[in-house]
Amino acid sequence: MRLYHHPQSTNARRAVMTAVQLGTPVELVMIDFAKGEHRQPQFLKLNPNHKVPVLDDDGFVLWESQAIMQYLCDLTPGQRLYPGAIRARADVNRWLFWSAQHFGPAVAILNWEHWVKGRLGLGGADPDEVKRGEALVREFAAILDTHLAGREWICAGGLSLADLSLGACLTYTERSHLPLGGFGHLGRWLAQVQTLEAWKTTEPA
Ligand SMILES: N[C@@H](CCC(=O)N[C@@H](CS)C(=O)NCC(=O)O)C(=O)O
Repeated sequence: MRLYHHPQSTNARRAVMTAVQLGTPVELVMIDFAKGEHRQPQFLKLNPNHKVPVLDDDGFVLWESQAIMQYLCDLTPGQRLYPGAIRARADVNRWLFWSAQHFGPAVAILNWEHWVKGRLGLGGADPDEVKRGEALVREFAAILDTHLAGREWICAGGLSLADLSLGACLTYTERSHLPLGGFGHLGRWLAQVQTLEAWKTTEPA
């Protein structure tokens, strides 16, 4: 099974973290953005969206990080990251959609403004965008923080895909100046995510 990724991609990271946590052997194939490999015809055949991650399981090609996480779990008998019971699974799904739809995009504004843009030679941070990103991150972080009060992990039943997905969004807390001060429950939870082998072995250089 091949997993196309980039070591600095937080979207790819959540898929790689899932494989590590499950103990699923995957061959990691790096797509070099600097060389434009994501826009080459052979990669576009795998993912016309020119994005990582992409999973290729013996010719079955899957893109979208949350879908890859779910697929890897579904292939793994006895796994506990993605429960089978309907309500427990729905709860994990809720946070995965929230991660993809709300939390991730809010954090991505600050990743882009504070360092990705500069690295691509596209200039410095736009103060209005930074303000917008900070307001959104604060709004969503407050929701996660309140939810985590008195909870060890995001979903009942222990560590789940929800923790890996949302944890991966928070890869660049310092570099992206994420305004997370004052969210104590979130901070405690993130510190716990950071102790996972799956986190440590996927940390970008
Ligand atoms: N919704 C997608 C987002 C994937 C995504 O945006 N990947 C970025 C890296 S973090 C990418 O490959 N960007 C290259 C591009 O858009 O050209 C997912 O969750 O897999």
